Parts: sequence; C-alpha cells; structure tokens
Amino acid sequence: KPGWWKETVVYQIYPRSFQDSNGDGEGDLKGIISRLDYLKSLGVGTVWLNPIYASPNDDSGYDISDYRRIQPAFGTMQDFDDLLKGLHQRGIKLVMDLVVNHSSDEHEWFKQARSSRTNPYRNYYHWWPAEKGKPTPRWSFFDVNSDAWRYDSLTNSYYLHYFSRKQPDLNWENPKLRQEVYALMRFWLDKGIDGFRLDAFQFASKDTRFPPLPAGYEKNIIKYYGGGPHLHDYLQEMNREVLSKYDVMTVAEGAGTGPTDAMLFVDPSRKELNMAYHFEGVDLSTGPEGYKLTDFKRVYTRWDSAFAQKGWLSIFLANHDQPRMVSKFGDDRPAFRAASAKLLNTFLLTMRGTPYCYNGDELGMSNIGFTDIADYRDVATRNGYQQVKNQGGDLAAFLATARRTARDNGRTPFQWDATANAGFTTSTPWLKVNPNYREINAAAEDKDPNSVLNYFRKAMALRKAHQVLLTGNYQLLDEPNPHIYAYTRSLGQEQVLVVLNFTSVKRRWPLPIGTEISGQPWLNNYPTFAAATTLALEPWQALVLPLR
Ligand code: TEU
Repeated sequence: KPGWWKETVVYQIYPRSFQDSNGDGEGDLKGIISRLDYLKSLGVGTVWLNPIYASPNDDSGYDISDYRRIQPAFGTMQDFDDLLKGLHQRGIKLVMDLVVNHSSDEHEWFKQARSSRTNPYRNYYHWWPAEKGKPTPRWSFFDVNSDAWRYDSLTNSYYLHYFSRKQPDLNWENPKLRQEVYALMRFWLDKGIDGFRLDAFQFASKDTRFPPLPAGYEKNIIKYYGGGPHLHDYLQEMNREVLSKYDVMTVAEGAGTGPTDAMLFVDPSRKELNMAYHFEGVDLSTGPEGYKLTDFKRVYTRWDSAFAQKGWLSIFLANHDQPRMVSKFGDDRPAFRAASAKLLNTFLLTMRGTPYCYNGDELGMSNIGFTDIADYRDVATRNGYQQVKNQGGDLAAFLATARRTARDNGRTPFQWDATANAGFTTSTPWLKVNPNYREINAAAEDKDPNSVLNYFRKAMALRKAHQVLLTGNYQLLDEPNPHIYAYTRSLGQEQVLVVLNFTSVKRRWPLPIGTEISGQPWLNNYPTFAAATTLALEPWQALVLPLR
C-alpha cells in the first residue's frame, strides 16, 4: 500500500540490549526471534533495527567492517533470514540502519586505502597529505581531542573522521564508492527488507577543498557539516539507481537546520527520501533545569505546520542516542513515573507524523544514571571524560551531566522480568541492567491492566482504529500555557482533543469556548474522568477526548 510508512508505528530495537539467547552477555538475533510475539502484542507495524553488521564495536556497531556480514555476536545470516521471515509472518516490516557516512577503519576498503597513496581504494576516504601542512581544523563528535583529522604515518597523511578515529568518513565525491554503497543496499533490499534509516547522512557531502570555517562553527555543527555541496545530488542518484526500484521506506537521520532544509529531503517531487527526523525536540536544553514546555510546544507545532501540505516527518522523543524519555521529558520519581511515561507515549501516538517508539519506553524504563565512569561503555561518554581529564577539567561536573544525558542511559538491557539480569541474559550483561528491573519489567506489566505497557497497547490500538490520528490536521490550543499541552486532531467531521498535564501537580484547564466533549475518553491514564467545562487534571494526566 503506497505510503504505508505514513500509517505505521516504528519500534526501534537496539539489538545489543534486547535479548541474549546464547549467554554471551550481548543481545542477538535469535533473542529477538524469541520475542516476536511480544512485538506482535504491541501492535507495531515496523521494526527499525540498529546496525547488526560486523563491527569492532568502537561505536557500538556504528563502525562497520563488513556490510554484508552479520556481527558474529549477533548470529548468522541464517538467523537474519529467520528473523525477517518471522517479522513478515506477523505483518511487521523491517527497516535497517544504513551507516555510510563512514565505515570502520577495519573495513577492507580502509585497509587498502591507507596502504598507499596510489591504492585503487585510496579515494574511498578523505586524505590530506602531510606535506601540505596541517589540515584545516575540523571538529569531531567523539575524538578525545575533538580533532576530526587523524595522522596516519603509513602514507604520511591525515584522514578525516567526523566521529571516532575508528570511523573514517567515506568520500561520496567518488562515484566508485557511491556504486559500492548502492550495491550493498541492493544486497539487503533483495533479501526483502522494507527500508533504511540513513545514519548521519546529512553530513555525507563534504566541500573537499576543506576551507576554513568561522570561529565557533562547532556550536552549530549541522549548519556547517550538514547540507554539503552535493548532498541532494547523491540522494537523487541513490533514489534513481536503487530506492525507486523497491517499495521501501527511507528516513534520514537529521534533516538540516530546520523545516526548509528538511523539505529538501522529503518533498516527494524531489524523489529523495520519504521522511526525516529533526533533533530540535530532543535537543531542547539538556541542562539540569530541564526544558520549557512552551519551547517543546513551539518546536513540534512549527515542524507540524511546515509539513502540513507535503512531505512527512517522524515523531520521536528517544532513541539509542538519547537518555530515557521518562527521565528527560517526564518525571521518573516513583510517584509520577508511570503516569508521565503514559503521557509521553500518548503524545507520540496522537501527533501527526510516523511515531518512532524506542524499545523499553513502552514499559516506562528510566535512566540508570551511572556515577562511576567505569560503568559507561559509550565512546562518546568515555572519550568525553578522558578529554576533561587530559585538560584537568571538572570530572565531577562531567559525571553529573553524563548521569542525566549520556547515551548509555538509553542502552541498558531490556527489562523482561524480575529474574536475574531482568531475563536479558544468563551471564554478565555488556552494560549493567537498571536495578529497578524488579518493579519495571514486561512480565509484571503484562499482567497489570493499569501498566504503562497495557496503556501503550491501548494507545496503539486507538491510533490504528482512527484515521484522524494518522493524517488529521493538528491544531495547537492555549499556546502560552506553560504547564498544559493541548491540541486537536481533525479530519472531516471527526475531531479529538488531546490534553496533557506536563507537570507533577494537579492543574485546572478550561475547555475552549464551544468545545463539547461527546463521550467517554478514548484514552485516560487515570482511572476516572469527569466531563466539565474546566477539566481537573491530575499530575501528568493525559486525556484523549472525542469532540462533538
Ligand atoms: O548519530 C549521528 C549524530 O548526529 C549523533 O551523533 C547526534 O548528533 C548526537 O548523538 C547528538 O544527538 C548517528 C547514530 O545515531 C549514532 O549512534 C552514531 O554514534 C553516529 O551516527 C555515528 O555513526
């Protein structure tokens, strides 16, 4: 069905932390296969799998050493085929992660490229010959010196890596490289997958003269690293040569600096990609004071109106690069965790755009908040700590921030049940399990009709049953209200009101004049509801109300 990707809900599985089946402490494909009926019970239509290709795990699988081999710790290609079959048998599509802004430095291409300046693979990457002097400075996301150029003595040259030293950037200017990527895309598409998420692709096009960038450019990295000179030429070629030949969904990670840039990726007439996701929501002040709801409302309203006529967006509040959404956008204290987790899931599942739900958020899993650097596994966290240490900086301050914002928070093992290691593994997990797994786990929540899990299932069923929630117009109400996020969705005669109390205290909210509630709530994360012209809202109460 054309545009199936507009009506699906995507469930992101972080394979390394989902389910271990062979007792090595890491999740694997057989583990996911053993949980297919759980996925079916959620009602999700699509699974996005983080990278499962061979990788030395410098960046937890985002450093790929062989695009056509399954990471041995995750299983075999037969396991992959069985997983795809199992998903498709349950009517669930599979979207894979396409990580081609860079490869691993252990990829055969890079081994060849660095061996000599005349090697045929040399220009699969970006090199700067040392005799030209120091390369023009470029900032790196993960490097311990934040330096994106790495000197390689073998050919007395520097190579570019926007991410870690072990993630050299691929040179998309090279048509041979582009054809290699298209061939590996066909390899997976011919196996029957249903789409790709293009990792960090907005950075793939570089001005290979590497001109100086203005001071402080790294504070606005998407503006200076994104949208390079040929980015859209590459995407249009990729579409012509590969994507247009399959009924698949594509989503760009990152969509430029705002709706205008994003439209360049997803305007259907441009024949590039289907949807994109922006970071403006999740990048709202990660400071200790948290975010302002008025900013949050403004961001999601602005992006919705920009795409009201054409193009399409994803809606997400968390992924493997983010802390847990209930800790960041809700309130994970025991008194409010479940209610605020339900509220955030209500937002995701009643907004316009394809929802991306991150595994564990349907349970209300929360940040683990490590205090010891030895517990962290993420290259971004560990190199960040090392950099502060090298500079004699404030390590306590770094750890206090990491406790709230580190990517490790969202990567702790899925909490299946109250047995050892939450049923994730029978051995030592690669990353510690959150000790709150005894209370927060799928088995306990499956049996509890009032759990976050069962609320999620209800919300999923609701979205599927009502076209108004899929494609209906979105209209923000009561914009200045700093505590309540209220909006309507309407399609033809059908109109529904969503009211979300984003605070930990009771609030009263007067219905707009002329609003008439036409029946019982479609969703309510509290047991009771009293229709009134002024609603009495419990802390973190979420209501979805049909209107006359
Ligand atoms: O993330 C790309 C990216 O832009 C992130 O580094 C993001 O900007 C940052 O985490 C702040 O939100 C993708 C993957 O999602 C990430 O896991 C990888 O580490 C990165 O690319 C390199 O592959």
